[in-house]
Amino acid sequence: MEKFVEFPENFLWGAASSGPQTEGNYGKAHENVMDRWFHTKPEDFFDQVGPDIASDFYHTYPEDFALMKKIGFNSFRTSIQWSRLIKDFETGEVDPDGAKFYQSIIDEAKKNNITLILNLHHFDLPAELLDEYGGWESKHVVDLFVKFAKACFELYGNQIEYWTTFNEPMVIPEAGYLYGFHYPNYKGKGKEAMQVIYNINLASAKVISLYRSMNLKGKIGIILNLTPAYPRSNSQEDLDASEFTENLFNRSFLEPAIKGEFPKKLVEVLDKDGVLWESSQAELDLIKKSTVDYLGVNYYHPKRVKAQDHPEQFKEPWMPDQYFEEYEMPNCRMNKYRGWEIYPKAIYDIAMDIKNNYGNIPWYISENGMGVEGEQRFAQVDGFIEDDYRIDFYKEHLAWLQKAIKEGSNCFGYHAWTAFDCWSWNNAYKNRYGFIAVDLKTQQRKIKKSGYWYLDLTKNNGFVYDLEQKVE
Ligand code: IFM
Repeated sequence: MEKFVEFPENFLWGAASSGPQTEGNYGKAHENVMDRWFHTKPEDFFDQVGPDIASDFYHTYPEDFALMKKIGFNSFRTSIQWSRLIKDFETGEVDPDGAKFYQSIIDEAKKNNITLILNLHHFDLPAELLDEYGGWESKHVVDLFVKFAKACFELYGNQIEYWTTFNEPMVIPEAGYLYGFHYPNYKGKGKEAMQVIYNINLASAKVISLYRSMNLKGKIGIILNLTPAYPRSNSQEDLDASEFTENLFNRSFLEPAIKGEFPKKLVEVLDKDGVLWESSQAELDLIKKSTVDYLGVNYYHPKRVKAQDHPEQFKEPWMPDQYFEEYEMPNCRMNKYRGWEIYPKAIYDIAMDIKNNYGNIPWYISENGMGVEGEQRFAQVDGFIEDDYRIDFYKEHLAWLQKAIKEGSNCFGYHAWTAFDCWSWNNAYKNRYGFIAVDLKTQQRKIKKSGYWYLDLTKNNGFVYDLEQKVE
């Protein structure tokens, strides 16, 4: 039987994006690490498309906000690029043009009655700080990040209700240090990756502490990509592997952000193996007391985990993979364009975990979405893209989310990834994610079928669906 899947009043509806993936590099005095990667190795990028123009948001933001309004958004997330706002990283001196641009974004959002969530770091470390200090391996960079945050709060602190310190911080050690799929493309740097995890947690806590000391009226949180680790079987070996994976990939940020402490079992293993991060008691005390007001969860896919068959291969240099191995579960649903499993029920599992184990802290889905390659295949003669697969994807995830809300999980919003097609790092524009199509040659925008569906969803604050007919 079909039912109306209804959401709470004042629910945040909208989508997320980021500065480096949308703006284009106009007027930016510094490169971030993604700019650097493209400028030195363009062949690593799909069709050799880089971030220099991206979706031209630097110029198109008035039109983009109007379109977002048109498809029912009451909120939108983007990020302030450190490499645009700051002229001198050591002193925190602001670049006036950068400051003006972000003020225009804030004004435009306000004009359209769209609540802006502003994030401070979306994989976009200034490249000079990698060259000079080793990037997030350095605690000096942590302190420079606090100076950048201070400039943001001084400029815009009274105008913004929702701040976030980092987006998907785990991707930085994972992609940059362990497996090499983001710049600086290191592989096998397990020990360094553990220090990066710690330093980013410290940076987040220091920024939260600064924010509180400034007595601003908004809230501050962090955005984590949570990938629940489901074990292959109930054997002790598989259960241990999934527990380790959970602790490393999810809880090494979740626990400090919400409880102010690192997962004890993870710390014990890292200590035993001689790869525990360098920390001081004063830093740990600061992390303990500087926890978030709210949490953003980016959910795309789960991890399927089993015991590692060849731990000896990951001992020298030390890699966490000696404790687990990921595998593709037979017969699972896959988004083959991205290589990610589609498993909507995980959104419910995450929601209940937050409710039961993290004090039911206020949280929202800060990203969820489906990227598809060659989306032009689904265009009608007038260019209208009929992306029904995206609508189905959203409906199913939203239905699981709503079930969790009905069962008491304290979720206050849902942001899709993304509003208008944007640049996705080295995948560039291969997979399109937006409600609004972007023609890269003309930069023209056109709302897709999913955009009109989103408008209906937001108008009705729900949709008709029968989750029980879906068997996971
Ligand atoms: O494009 C990314 C975004 O920067 C972080 N979350 C996942 C998205 C899709 O791959």
